[in-house]
Amino acid sequence: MLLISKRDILRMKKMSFIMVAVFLMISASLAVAGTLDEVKKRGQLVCGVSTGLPGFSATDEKGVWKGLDVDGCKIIAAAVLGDISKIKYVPLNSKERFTALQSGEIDLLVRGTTWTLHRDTALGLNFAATNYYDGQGFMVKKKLAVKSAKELDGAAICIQSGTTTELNLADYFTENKMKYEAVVFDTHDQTMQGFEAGRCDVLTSDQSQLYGLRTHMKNPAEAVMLPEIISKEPLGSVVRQGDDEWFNVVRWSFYAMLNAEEMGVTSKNVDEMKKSTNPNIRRLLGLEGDKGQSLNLPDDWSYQIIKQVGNYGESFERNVGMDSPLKIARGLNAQWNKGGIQYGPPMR
Ligand SMILES: N[C@@H](CCC(=O)N[C@@H](CS)C(=O)NCC(=O)O)C(=O)O
Repeated sequence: MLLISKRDILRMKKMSFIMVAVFLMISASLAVAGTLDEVKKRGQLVCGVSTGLPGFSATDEKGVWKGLDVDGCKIIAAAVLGDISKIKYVPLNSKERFTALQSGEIDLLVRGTTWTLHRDTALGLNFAATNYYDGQGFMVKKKLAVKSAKELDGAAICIQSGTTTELNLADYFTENKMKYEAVVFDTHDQTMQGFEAGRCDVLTSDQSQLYGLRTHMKNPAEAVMLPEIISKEPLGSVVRQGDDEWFNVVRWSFYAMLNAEEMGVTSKNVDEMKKSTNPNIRRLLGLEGDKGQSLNLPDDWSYQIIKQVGNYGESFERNVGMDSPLKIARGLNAQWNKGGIQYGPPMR
């Protein structure tokens, strides 16, 4: 018969106590080593972007990444590392993007990604900021003389897989009792080539992306946008769930850009603005109030964002607005007090 003495029981209790303590210590250290600490330690931000969408994230002739989404990466590098050059850009297509974030391959995803219930919950992701309010549109060849999406019954439609675009399209055609043939591609390059080569009559995607893609056509004047917008596409910066500290950094870096625009602080005048007596501007620039402390960032985090990247309006106009080939109007992306819905909560 197996006899267990009191001493054995005590020893076993002691062992299990040590095991629980070790487990708790490991979990605690994992929790502490969040993305913010990792990025600081690495001295580099790893940011997921598109494979090349003009105005949003694309490389120029020198191979330098540029665009509104690229600025979404840069503001984080400016806030955390004080240097927008400390970024590794990882180009991702629609299907790859979520796995890259979930697996920890990237710290942040800023790639025309729509905030939806499913992605925000079941995929284990959190949408920290909406840098562009968009909607799904249609681009058709001018020579087809189509004036409305309602005339598209029976059309062949080029579309990219792994996007919200697919379900919106199905919904819209069902609702309007029309049929279509989906011509599906994995990358935007293939989608665009399919459209140009006549594999389809129509290309559908987020409207901003259609504007960007059109600039890449051999003859952009051959394509026109239809007036219908068939969905809501709030596009933004995405992080993994369970890392509130990092979520806050990503969210408030964007709000700093928005508040800077609202207060008239730009990359050009930010040094002058440091002399301002306006308490809101002083708080925005980290000269008074909470500074960087509650975000675990240097006190000049928002100054660096504005100095190195600019405010939201500057970034918008430079990349997709009137100072860019896309010439997109501010529309929904104007400030809340200028007819839009971009609204930066108070920084205090
Ligand atoms: N906003 C939609 C669509 C995003 C999307 O991937 N659109 C295509 C447009 S063709 C794109 O950006 N492709 C760029 C790429 O694959 O790199 C979503 O989040 O699902």
